[in-house]
Amino acid sequence: MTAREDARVNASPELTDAPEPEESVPMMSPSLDVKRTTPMDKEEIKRAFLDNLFYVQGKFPVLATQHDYYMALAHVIRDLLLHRWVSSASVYTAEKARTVCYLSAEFLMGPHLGNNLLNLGMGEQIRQALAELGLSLDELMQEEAEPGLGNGGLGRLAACYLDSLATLEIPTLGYGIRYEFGIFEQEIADGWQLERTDKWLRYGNPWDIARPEWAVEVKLGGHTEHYRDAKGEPRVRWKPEQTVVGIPYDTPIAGYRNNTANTLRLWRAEAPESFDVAVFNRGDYYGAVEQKVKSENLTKVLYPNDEQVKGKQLRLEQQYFFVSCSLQDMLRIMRVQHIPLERFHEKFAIQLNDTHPAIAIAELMRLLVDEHGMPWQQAWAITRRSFAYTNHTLLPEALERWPIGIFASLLPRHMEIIYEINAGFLEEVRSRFNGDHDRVGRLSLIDEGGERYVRMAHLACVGSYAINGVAQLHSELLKSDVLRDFYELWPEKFQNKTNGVTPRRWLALSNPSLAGFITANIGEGWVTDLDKLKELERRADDAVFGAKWREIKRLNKHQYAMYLRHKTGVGVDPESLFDVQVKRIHEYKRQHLNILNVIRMYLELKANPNLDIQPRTFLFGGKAAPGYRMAKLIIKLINAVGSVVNRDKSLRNQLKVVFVPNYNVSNGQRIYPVAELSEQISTAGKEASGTGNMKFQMNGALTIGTLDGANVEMLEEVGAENFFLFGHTVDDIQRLQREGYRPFETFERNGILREVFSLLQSGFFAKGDAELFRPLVENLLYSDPFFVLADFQSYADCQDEVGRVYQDAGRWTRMSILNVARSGKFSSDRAIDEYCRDIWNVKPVKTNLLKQHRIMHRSIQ
Ligand code: KVN
Repeated sequence: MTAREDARVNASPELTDAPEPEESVPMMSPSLDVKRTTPMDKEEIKRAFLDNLFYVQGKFPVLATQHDYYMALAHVIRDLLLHRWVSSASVYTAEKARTVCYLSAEFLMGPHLGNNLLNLGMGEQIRQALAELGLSLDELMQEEAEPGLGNGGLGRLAACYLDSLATLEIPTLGYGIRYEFGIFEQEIADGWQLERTDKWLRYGNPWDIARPEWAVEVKLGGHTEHYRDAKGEPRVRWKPEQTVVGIPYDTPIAGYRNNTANTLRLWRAEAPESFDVAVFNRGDYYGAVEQKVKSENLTKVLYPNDEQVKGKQLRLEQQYFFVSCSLQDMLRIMRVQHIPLERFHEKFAIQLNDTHPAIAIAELMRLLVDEHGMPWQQAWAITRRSFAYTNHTLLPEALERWPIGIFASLLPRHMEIIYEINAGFLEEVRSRFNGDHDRVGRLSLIDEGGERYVRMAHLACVGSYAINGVAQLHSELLKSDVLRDFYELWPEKFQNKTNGVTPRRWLALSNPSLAGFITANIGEGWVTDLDKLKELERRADDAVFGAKWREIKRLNKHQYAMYLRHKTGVGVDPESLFDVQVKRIHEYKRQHLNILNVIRMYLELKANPNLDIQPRTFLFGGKAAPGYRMAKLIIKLINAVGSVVNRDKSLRNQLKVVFVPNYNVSNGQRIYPVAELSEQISTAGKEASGTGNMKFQMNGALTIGTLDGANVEMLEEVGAENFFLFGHTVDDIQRLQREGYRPFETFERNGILREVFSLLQSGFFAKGDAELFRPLVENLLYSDPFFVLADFQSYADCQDEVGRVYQDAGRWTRMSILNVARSGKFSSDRAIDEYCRDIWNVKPVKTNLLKQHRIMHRSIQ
């Protein structure tokens, strides 16, 4: 029985007055529904827009700012979404649909306006209606403060998955945290990164709706009490030191050209009203206000560390807070749909986006056992059938472990629950592996080697029915390295789900000229079925097609060059090869390998003033964690090299280096369409998947990359002849490590490397300061944990090959077309399809738009 049939069978009589689908328009042409039920003609749009400007923004055209216009437009669009939203909620409730709950500490959504217009299919009408009012849609879109509630790939993946889930009509709730300050804004001053707080809510957020009526309480700290209930059963009470209230804020997530609108529900922490009462009783006004401020600090700011976690108590508080709110919310949904608790795992499939929400496993146990009186064994059986865990990294510094002290003082009851889970689990291990003591120690939920820690990945593995990595190679490494003991215990739990990205935002929206050209040639089916891009293959050798293909990239580059000059003051040659590396700055991602090669090219040009090479523009972008000194020094180095190279007239504009500040979703949407070479150069085995690599490929860039993460599968898809491969493999790296890697020997044997380093060490890029880059230089020469020097020559040779191939425009264009044609696998629709089938066991539920009068009627009943 499918989940959907299951839900129907169990539909209880009181829900049979659910909306009949009688008023729906045939699903074959969902756009028709839009026309019938939402203001579509230009006059209605203009009316709604001006009404909104007046009644909601309190402005009229003479006084209105661009931002007022943006807000008015956003509200008009949100109103359109509301209709879908209510309709989806209504059908999901009526069918008691099995629902995916995607738990993630980060959702890096990016701007909503453009994406919503695209998915609603309303871009053109809106553009025209605004034009008739003398306004520019593009300018209004620039007004949106992007919700940067994530660090990088992990948070953006969650956003792409919500887009695909809505497009595939899967009932979904995204659950996370409504940080008041998202990822910091990066500025570059004197070549250094400066951080500014991201006040994204400054002018209000038109996309979300607070639902204070669904607020929940979350306990923190204190102690537990063991007692016997009326029946003499042992029970536990948690006496917290503090409680906070979680207020949900809902954002509609529209599918592409269908009637579905799912919900992203983000929680904000508030002090409970009881504090006010306490003030009144104790007269301690300042003390109470202090408590209030403390509670509200919980969701104040996103931790800006990507793949680097420190055992900070506030971070654990954030994780527990949003997880507890979300599980309580799921239990509320069970209640209103009259679904018995025992069916929790049938109603919900909960995905843990890394271990950040893994405390959910202990929290669900607590809710079922302590708050709902369910027997332990039954609760454990339900819990283990409810969760699935995605691992995103093998880096030891990103594996979450909480010192027992912090954990037990914040979550005393969860500490007990984890000990109890562990006792049962280790018993199972002992009996399976007849007492293998070392194995028990390796598998334990508690790390006992020195200071004691709770190992969150172990909790996630024990409490989940499925565990997956995010690319084939990564999933294999999980099984052979980091989670090897768990794999030996439960091989059937392990899966691979290669990441994907949404072609709506990352091609249709960001690169309208390429998207339009593709549609003109193969129709628009690719937008929801990316494998259809295969049809471009037969145009790969068509010279006319190729010339147009090239021209699109050329025009994009010309526009971007003007934008860059405006933003950074640097002029770049739009006819040069645009070579782009954008991603968080991290040693394992090896931005320094890239810039060392730039220095090599610079030296070569200086040594041979008449040398004609393929002119290149190296574009970098990415944020460094504020406390990551080496990453910040790499940014400084890129800028330092840029300021020397960009000014050197003798290079005849053959080389430019630009660091584009504040890489985020919006800037990503600008840069992928102009990229010709995509830098995916991490140390093999370190980048779990990468997702930027896929966005570049869809936009026609060729990849220079190592056999790491999803690069492996990209190469497999496009063929080795359409990919610039270099560097050591995972096996090579492991061998180097075993045999003792001595980077200094590599350095001494390589004359070019010696020249590059001697220039660096001379202070040439640092106005004579020979000390500035010393930490970087010494790290590479004497330790080089990410094998930069080991891969340097192979990378340099490969880059030279790139330059040569680019000079054959026909050949390059053909490779570019084939890369796009073969990017279908990397759609998040494919990834989500696999999750639905192999992990979640969920089926689509179609939304039919309710008639407006019917919605009103039902709500008043
Ligand atoms: C860990 C701690 N990723 C994290 C992380 C705090 C914040 C983020 O996930 C991407 C994948 C990248 C991987 C990234 O580095 O290769 O493409 C989505 O799966 N972020 N851990 N892993």
